[in-house]
Amino acid sequence: MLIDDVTIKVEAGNGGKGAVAFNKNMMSLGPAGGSGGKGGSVHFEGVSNLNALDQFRHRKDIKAKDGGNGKAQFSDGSDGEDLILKVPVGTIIRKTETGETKEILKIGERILVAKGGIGGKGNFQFRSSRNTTPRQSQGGLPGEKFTVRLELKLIADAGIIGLPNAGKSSLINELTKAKTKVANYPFTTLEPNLGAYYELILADIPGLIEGASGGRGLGVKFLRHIERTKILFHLISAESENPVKDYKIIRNELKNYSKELIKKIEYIFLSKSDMVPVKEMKKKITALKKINKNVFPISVYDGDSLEKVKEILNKIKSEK
Ligand SMILES: Nc1nc2c(ncn2[C@@H]2O[C@H](COP(=O)(O)OP(=O)(O)OP(=O)(O)O)[C@@H](O)[C@H]2O)c(=O)[nH]1
Ligand SMILES: [Mg+2]
Repeated sequence: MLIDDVTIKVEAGNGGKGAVAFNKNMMSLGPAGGSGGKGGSVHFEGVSNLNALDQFRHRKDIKAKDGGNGKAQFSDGSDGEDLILKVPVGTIIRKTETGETKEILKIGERILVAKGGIGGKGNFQFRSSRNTTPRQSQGGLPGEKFTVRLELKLIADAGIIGLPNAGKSSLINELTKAKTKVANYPFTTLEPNLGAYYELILADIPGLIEGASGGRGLGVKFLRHIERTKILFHLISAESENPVKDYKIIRNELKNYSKELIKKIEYIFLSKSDMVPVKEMKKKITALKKINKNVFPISVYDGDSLEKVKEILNKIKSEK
């Protein structure tokens, strides 16, 4: 099961204590206590892996390292290492205590959630002309602590949709580094998969079937994921007896779920074009073009057709 809603506790590291020490050298007997190091902070960072929230299934208390204590001989404590927690792009981060909400929208985007405490000053920092042998030092400050709810609402630039077995996963695997399972039977993909095409996020959505909007098959869960997708890549197998009928089944489900879904820009890809004679392809394309003129034949075995898809993506990228 995809983890898309999880609550965790994050705690930044505490600052280290400052030291009180004096120089033991013959010549100078001045203060020499080092300061404490800073506690590690906790950040979230966006990644394309949708399953990234899985790490929190059994690990709900997260703490960054404390800063080291200061020592004698001007030796400052080491800083605690920052924790960078990877979460899928589209994760909404809500601090329970404050209600503050942030969202990770891009791969590599980082958000600081809990700041590490600063280290205390050692007595060396308290020296002055009036007091050459200070005995003061400071404790470190505590790191911030929050309860954080992480909720994933998939965001993609292009969502790849269609009936089961249309070749959706095969296409995302060709266009991105995704390694989604491909097999010659329906419902191979049970959870959405993301892939990155440069800065664009593509989403391979599990197959939709007639009645999906009413909960049939994998149902509504996946229609929800299309809600925040800007553009739809609608795949229809060229092997289908009646591609127009296939097209309408999906459009109907989109419409039944939400009128907003059918307003999205849509490209139709007649997939597995290598399986069908040219003449038949032409006929099927002509029929689809009557509905939407953005129709393109594609095959994972036809490099030129994949280039065409990339051209479309490049155009989307440049308009973003
Ligand atoms: N000949 C040919 N076969 C293809 C092509 N694209 C996909 N296939 C095959 O079609 C079958 C289904 O491909 P998938 O990519 O798993 O289809 P899907 O739409 O992701 O299917 P679900 O996840 O079940 O909805 C696999 O056996 C693929 O190898 C293509 O361009 N040409
Ligand atoms: Mg699939």
